[in-house]
Amino acid sequence: MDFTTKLNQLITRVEASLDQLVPAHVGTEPGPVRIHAAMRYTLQAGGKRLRPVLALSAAELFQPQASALPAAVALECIHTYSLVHDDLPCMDNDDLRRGRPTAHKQFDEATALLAGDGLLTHAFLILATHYAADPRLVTALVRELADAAGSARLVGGQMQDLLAEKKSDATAAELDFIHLNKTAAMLEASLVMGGLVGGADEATLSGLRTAGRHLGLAFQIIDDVLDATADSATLGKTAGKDAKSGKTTYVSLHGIDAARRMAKDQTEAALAAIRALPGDTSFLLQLAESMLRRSK
Ligand code: GRG
Repeated sequence: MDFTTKLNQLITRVEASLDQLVPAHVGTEPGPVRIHAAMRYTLQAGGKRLRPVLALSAAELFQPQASALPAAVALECIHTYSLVHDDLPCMDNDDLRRGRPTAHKQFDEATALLAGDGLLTHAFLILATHYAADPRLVTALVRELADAAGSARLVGGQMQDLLAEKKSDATAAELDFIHLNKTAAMLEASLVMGGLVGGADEATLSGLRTAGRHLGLAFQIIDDVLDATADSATLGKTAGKDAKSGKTTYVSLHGIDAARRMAKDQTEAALAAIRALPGDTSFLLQLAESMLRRSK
């Protein structure tokens, strides 16, 4: 099966599981109809489903029949919650997400806040429910996801990002901290949770984590390079900050040539970490390449 066919198959399975595992209220059934509509609204708006597909393909390296779908859905719930909250007026104040009005525009701010809370909490309910037959696996999955999404990583990365926007001199170490935690943490967790469901050993889990970390950094640096290239004709940069967003980026801090080199190094490190994994890594390699060799 070619890469695109397999990718589309996995995305279809993820979408079906999202629909099954996230609550909905239909018809005249009494209950919290609005919150579930708001939770599903951004969740079902599309998106690349990168984190769920990473989890499924990591699990398949070890056990072709491993059921990583609930873990994949839990990851997408957390990712979507972070997008819904990131779009709120108190954070990025965005009007559009995944091609639709953001959740707070479509509903209202309080509903969007609660929809994010609902998605965050539901992720852990899914793990505790669907892997209940294996309590050690539940513990490992919950620990992994809570760590990636918590105050030391995703939430901490977001906090430092908000603080960095307010000052003019974010350092290279601060920028790395932000992206290792805001972007890479959930990619690491996706691969590691797939590995946990597949029964990977400690050394392999560590290899999956390394791959996720490089993938996350490469993803972010490439984003900055593409943004700067798109903007360069009209905008340029000012004193370490991106002229359009006012944010410190890899390009504004290191310059375009060094940023391109860093993106290439991180990409190669991610691919090398994937090649070193056991099993048939061809799909995962192509997935990483498709993430990193994008032009917009
Ligand atoms: C509010 C706790 C909290 C965190 C917000 C996700 C996030 C952190 C901010 C969004 C802004 C951003 C560019 C973050 C970097 C992570 C990232 C690349 C998010 C977008 O992920 P994609 O491209 O989105 O996989 P889709 O919609 O395809 O799932």
